[in-house]
Amino acid sequence: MTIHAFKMQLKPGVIDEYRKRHDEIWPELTALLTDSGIHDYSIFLDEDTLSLFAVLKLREPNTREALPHHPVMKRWWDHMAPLMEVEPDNRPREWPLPMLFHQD
Ligand code: RM4
Repeated sequence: MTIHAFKMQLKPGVIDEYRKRHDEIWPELTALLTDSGIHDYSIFLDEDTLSLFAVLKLREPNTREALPHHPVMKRWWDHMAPLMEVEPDNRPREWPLPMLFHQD
């Protein structure tokens, strides 16, 4: 198992909508994430900067690298693109965060 943390960036004025869409996350997306080896996935918000701080656990081995090519993932990213800073293909911009401390 590895822990992976990264930042994403929310656009202004969309906190409620971002939360609502995750409250109603598609079952096919949660299944895909689980099948890809992802679990214990949380996203936190820094309300001052609208930075999203994501942290997830990855089973080893996993198929996370294949996720950007999956139709369900692409459809979700298209759906979320109006709310987030994204790359030209609509995947969210991600900034990896190195771990400096961990205690089980
Ligand atoms: C986020 C973003 C991430 C996705 C989560 C479930 O808003 O789209 O890429 O992993 O939702």
